[in-house]
Amino acid sequence: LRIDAAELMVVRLPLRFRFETSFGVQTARTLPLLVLHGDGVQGVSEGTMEVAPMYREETVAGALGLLREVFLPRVLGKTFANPEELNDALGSFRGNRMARAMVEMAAWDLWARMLGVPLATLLGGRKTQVEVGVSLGIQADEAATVDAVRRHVEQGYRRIKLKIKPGWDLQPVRATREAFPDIRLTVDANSAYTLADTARLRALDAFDLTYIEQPLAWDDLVDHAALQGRLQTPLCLDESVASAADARKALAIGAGGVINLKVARVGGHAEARRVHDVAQAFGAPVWCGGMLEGGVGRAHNIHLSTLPNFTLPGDTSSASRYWDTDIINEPLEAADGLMPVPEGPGTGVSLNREFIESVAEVMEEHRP
Ligand code: OSB
Ligand code: MG
Repeated sequence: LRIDAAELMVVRLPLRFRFETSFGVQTARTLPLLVLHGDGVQGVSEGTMEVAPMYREETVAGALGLLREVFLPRVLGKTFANPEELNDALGSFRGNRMARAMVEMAAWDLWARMLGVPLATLLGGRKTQVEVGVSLGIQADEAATVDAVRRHVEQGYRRIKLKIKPGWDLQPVRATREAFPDIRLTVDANSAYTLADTARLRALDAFDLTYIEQPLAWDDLVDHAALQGRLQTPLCLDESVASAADARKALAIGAGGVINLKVARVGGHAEARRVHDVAQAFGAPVWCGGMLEGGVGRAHNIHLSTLPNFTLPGDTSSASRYWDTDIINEPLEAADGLMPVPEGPGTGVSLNREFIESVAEVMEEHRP
């Protein structure tokens, strides 16, 4: 695994829908892309951090600075035995796992392409398609919520997740459950509540939700454990699990029963696999979360989702929901709630360079 050169690009894509969560409204996505070149092949990754630190602490600007000044100089011109050895070379720095993951994930894609095998195979996954649901943003009212749910249920999605916030929680859930008594339904609060809202959150127990995602603070485990003790519905942790150690502690203290596993949030594929394994040891299901990814991040998510303990549908829905034109050439489309794993070496997808050049805000080459 020799790293000869790197390309760093940033594209800004308008979203096809207005995505409102408890932390704000998104109408576009700024996506940093990293291409690592070595041995005549290239590996590609996509950053999932946002422009502003709303979801977690990382930002696009911070990631670009770290990549340019700290991470890329440590791998350019070097040879590594495998992606895990390359990850070790990035140093034992604090946090910034999404930025690190850009290098680590590009290295996995590069390595899989060098070996000529699909990324899923290299990670140990066996599925050829993965079950997916959708994450629906906060809508204007109950009727709009039920409409949005209906459209996605009709498309075959295997789970509907509704974004909620204080003041908009029981209403959309009740309306949706009345219209669809049998669907697999979940909610995601993105850290909008505190323990003072326990009664409100307990009221959600009446709606047969598969889980309640990240109700409390982004960096909390202890209050989640207190809340879980007072709820029937399993809590699902997203923001507050950044490593396999976090997953172990969370499950050990009963902070939840399910993990939303986002590969970049935990620092890359190797750590994601360790989170997957810890959860499996505790008998806790995981599912693959999303960060409104472009095609590169989406493809990485699909490959990771082929591991056996991804037993609940993920958020990796069809690319055409998000973008008029994607950054890759291949369509990533689910049918009947099943997303096919792209075939071929690595992630199995290729950059649409013509399109990327037309919308790029940053295009840089880095050499040793
Ligand atoms: O909390 O899962 C989340 C998007 C951006 C940031 C955080 C989250 C999300 C989603 C969207 O829920 C999932 C997707 O469709 O990619
Ligand atoms: Mg979430």
